Amino acid sequence: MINNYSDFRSDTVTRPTEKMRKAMAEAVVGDDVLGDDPTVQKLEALSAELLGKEAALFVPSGTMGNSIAVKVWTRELDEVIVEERSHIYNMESTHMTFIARIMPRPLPSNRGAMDPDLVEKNIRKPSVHFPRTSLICIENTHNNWSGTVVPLENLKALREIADKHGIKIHFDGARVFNACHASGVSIKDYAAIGDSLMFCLSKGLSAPVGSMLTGPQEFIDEARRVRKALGGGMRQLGVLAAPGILALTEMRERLVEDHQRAKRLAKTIATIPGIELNPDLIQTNIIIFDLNHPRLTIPEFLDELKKRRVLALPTRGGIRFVTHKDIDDRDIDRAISAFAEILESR
Ligand code: TLP
Repeated sequence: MINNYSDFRSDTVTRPTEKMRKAMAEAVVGDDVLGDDPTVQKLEALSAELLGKEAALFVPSGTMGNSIAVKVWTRELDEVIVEERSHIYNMESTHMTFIARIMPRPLPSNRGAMDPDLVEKNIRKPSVHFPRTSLICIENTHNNWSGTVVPLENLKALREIADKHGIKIHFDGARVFNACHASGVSIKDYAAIGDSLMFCLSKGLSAPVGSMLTGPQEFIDEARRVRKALGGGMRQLGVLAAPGILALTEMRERLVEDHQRAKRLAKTIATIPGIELNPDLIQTNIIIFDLNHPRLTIPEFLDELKKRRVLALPTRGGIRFVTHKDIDDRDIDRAISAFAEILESR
C-alpha cells in the first residue's frame, strides 16, 4: 500500500527499501564519467558476472539501455526484426528511427514467441533495394502479452537462426528475473541467448532508478560512448548504484510472492461477470484483461476503482494490473472487493 492507495499501475512504482535508502546515504562515490566511482564499478562487475557476460553498463532507464543497444548493433540503412507488441517497438518513443535511424520490421507472435521460420523468411537477402537485417530484438517476460514467459526453446531457435545469418540478438530483459522464477531457467541460460541483454533494477527489484546493459566488452565500450552522447553520463552515480546492488543481491527471491499474488487476483476476478480473463495464462506479475460490460467503459471502470483507492492503467487489450513489493495481501483483497462492488452493483 502506498499513501493508502493500492497502486497496481506498474512495478515501477515500488519505493526503495529502508536498507536501500541507508545504502544511498552511505555510498562511497567517485565521478563515474571519469571512470572512478567504486560503487558503480561494483554493480557493473556484479551484473556482468551474474549474467555470464564480459561487461555491463549502468544506464538511467530501460529505454536508454534498449536504445543504446540498437544504436551500437546497427548502422543507418539497416532493419531490425521486432515482435509486434514489444515494448521496444511500441513504447519507447520511436528511438529506433530517432536515434539509430534504422527501420523496425514488426512480426506477429504466439504470445511473444515469434515463429523462427517467419523470422528467417523476414531476414533480407543482400540487395541494393533492401535494408540490411542486422538485429533481432526479443522480450522476456513479455509485458504486453500479460507478463508471459517466452519459452527457452523458442529463444534458442531464434539464436540458431541469428547465428546462421550473422545477425545479433538484443534481449529486452526488463523483467528477466521474473521469467527465471516462473520458468526455472537460469539467468545465465537466458543471457546466453542475447548478444546483449538489458534488465531493469527499478521495476520489481525496487531500486529507485536504473537498468543494466550487459554484453561483450567491445560492445559495452561503445555503449558507454553512446550513453554519454545521449546525455546519460552521470557523476556521483554511486548513490544510485548502491540500491541497485541491493536490488540484485536481495530482491530477486521475493519476486515469487508477486507471482503468487497475481495468480490469486487473476483467479478471483476472472469469475466476476464482465471480466474477460483466462487466469491460466497468468505466469508472472502482470495481468491484462478486457472489460465487457453493457454500462461501463474502461475509463469509467478505472475511475470507479480509483474512488475505492485502487489504481491501474489502461493498456492495449484492456486494463493492466501489476503486482510488486508494495502490494500485499490486503491490497489484493481490496482490489477483489472493489471489482465485486463495482461490477455486481450495475
Ligand atoms: N515499462 C513500463 C512502461 O513503459 C509501460 C511499465 O510500466 O511496464 N522494456 C520493457 C519490457 C518494459 O516494460 C519497460 C518499462 C522498459 C523496457 C523501459 O524501461 P524504463 O521505464 O526504465 O525506460
